[in-house]
Amino acid sequence: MAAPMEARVPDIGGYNDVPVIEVLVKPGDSVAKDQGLVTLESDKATMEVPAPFAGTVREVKVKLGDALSEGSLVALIEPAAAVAPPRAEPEAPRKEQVASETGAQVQPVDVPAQPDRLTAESIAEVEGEGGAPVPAMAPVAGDPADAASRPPLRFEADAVLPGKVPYASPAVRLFARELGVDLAQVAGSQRGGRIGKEDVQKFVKAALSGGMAGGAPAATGSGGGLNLIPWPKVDFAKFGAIESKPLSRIQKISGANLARNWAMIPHVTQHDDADITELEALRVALNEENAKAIAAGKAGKVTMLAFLIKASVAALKKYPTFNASLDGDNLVLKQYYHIGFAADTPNGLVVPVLRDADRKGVVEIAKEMGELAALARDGKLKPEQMQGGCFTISSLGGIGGTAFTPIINAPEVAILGVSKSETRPVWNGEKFKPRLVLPLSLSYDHRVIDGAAAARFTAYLAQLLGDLRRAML
Ligand code: CAO
Repeated sequence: MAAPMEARVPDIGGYNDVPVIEVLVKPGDSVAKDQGLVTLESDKATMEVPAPFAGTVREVKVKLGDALSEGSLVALIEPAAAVAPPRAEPEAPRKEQVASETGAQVQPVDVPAQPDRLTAESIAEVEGEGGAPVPAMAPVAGDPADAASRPPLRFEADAVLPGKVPYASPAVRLFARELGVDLAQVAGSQRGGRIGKEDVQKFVKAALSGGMAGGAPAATGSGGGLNLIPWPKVDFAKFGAIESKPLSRIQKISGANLARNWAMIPHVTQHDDADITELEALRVALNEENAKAIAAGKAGKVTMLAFLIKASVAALKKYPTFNASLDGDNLVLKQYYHIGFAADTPNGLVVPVLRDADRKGVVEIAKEMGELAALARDGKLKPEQMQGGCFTISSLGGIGGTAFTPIINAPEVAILGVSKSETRPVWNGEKFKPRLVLPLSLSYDHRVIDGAAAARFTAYLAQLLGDLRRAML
């Protein structure tokens, strides 16, 4: 039985303390030369530490979350009988201080020179050509086997087929992780059972077309994906009389959108109150002044929602991160202000979009909103009248409630929920005064907006509604 040899982290391009995100082998596993032992992931790249030679893993020296740097010991591998480890290049040996695993003793060992920097890209490139970077390796401390005394060796990467460990390049592993695919369930079609990108794509396609149990990949058990149990199937008629009604087209579309947005966006809702006593007095006065024109259909009624749109535009201008969308690793900041508002219609929820709200006055906004809401109720909104929104307002104030958690309308990053205003006693520092208070509930995408920013945005909005003259500042 050959003595176990150390497999260490090779040159990883100057990265230090890179966390282990996957341990790919366990004691007793047979590994092929170049087969990944662990995966490291820095903020820039994912890289695998490959086995320097074929053999049997005797000990894994790292665990998930460990931070590794060049030279860190990863595993002890007993070389396969037919395939012994490579000897160090005699012309370019590097003497390194390598700590013995058994204690604090430090001793010099021979470490072969590295042929390449190990990055996700370089591994993928080199692996594609049939070669692989050689990781640092050394005999186990105290092992009499000396690299210099070993005979020259032949390398046969394909001689040892992968065991239970999914055999795939780091790029494919990363691709699978992004899609939430458990590589252990994917059949590799490449040489030696290696899994390629196409195999992962095929697996996902099969899952989406219901080619697997439950129409989705089986639970991974690894915490990835949603990993949901199936929807309960109940024979309701067993318990009493029922009537089954198909969902409307709008309900099906908006339901699918809401489910995706709720599942994919980390929502937080910030609640605040706005004192709209003066604003409501102004609104009522305006509508009284225009009562005749409104009655004759020549003017629109000014609504609280129109003021809310105006105030929201001012807050979006002050806090541009709220007028943005995520696009991969980029945040797209918009320089236009199209505001959506949720409208309750007999067929379900729709969100008409009022364009260029920053260039319109409150009266004009109210009139246009009325028209859009009427079109929505009649099911006559055109697709372009529901597109391009930057921020949405969902007002349930005309109905009731004190607060709720609106669902963000992706790819927007925030939505304002408005509940019913009520007159409350508010302490002004000297005495309680009756004030009309409007509850605000702002849900925001926590990937883009942090809690402090959301609190500032909502407080500013409340301040604006308390005194809309501030919007002109
Ligand atoms: N507090 C107290 N009263 C309010 C109020 C508030 N926050 N907001 C509106 N009201 C009052 C209005 O003043 C109006 O009273 P008057 O008739 O006496 O003037 C009454 O409630 C009805 O208002 P409205 O709802 O018709 O008008 P609006 O401009 O507030 O809203 C629209 C228009 C289209 C948003 C609304 O009709 C609607 O569809 N709301 C539901 C939105 C929704 O479903 N959101 C949930 C989405 S998630 O499922």
